[in-house]
Amino acid sequence: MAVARYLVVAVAAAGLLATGPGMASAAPSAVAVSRFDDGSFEYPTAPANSFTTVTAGQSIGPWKVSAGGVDLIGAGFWQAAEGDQSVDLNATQPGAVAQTFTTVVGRTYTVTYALAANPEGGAAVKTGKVLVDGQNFQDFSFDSTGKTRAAMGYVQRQVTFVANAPTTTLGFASTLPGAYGPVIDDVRVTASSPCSCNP
Ligand SMILES: [Ca+2]
Repeated sequence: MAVARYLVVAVAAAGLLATGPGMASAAPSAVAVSRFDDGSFEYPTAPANSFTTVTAGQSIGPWKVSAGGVDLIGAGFWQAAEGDQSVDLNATQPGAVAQTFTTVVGRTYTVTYALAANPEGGAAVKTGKVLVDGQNFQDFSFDSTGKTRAAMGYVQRQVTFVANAPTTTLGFASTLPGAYGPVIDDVRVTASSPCSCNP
């Protein structure tokens, strides 16, 4: 028993050492890049029946606001697609959010997300794009005509990418000016299966 336990520890340690240099070179400033997390924007908690404006350089949990500003919508302000909270990609100007997570080179990942739009004003059709490592992978638009805060009319969208690095940055950006943007929630990332690569 003692020998077996020692072997398991040794293997685990070797695994950690093997992944160390790759992680460091891919994201030198990242402290703890790990699995994709909180695609539902449920933490931190925004004020109920209100929202918090988050500007470029600030974070929403594992997400970074990478441009302009966005509004983290609290419970009860309007309908969420999943859980209580969602994100309006326009604060008073177009904004963007992005999250970096570990990926396996060559593996295919499918991103699904819930899309709606701030129904309170601005152009009827709100537009934005999905970014993978800064590249535009998908343009999206949502017509908020007839939608309300109680009935946001979320639709599910999907985009697929093949990872080409040990980490990938997934982003969502508004592409229209003003204070009423596209709304996203319930972002999920799943890896293709089966796959012969390491998890
Ligand atoms: Ca949510």
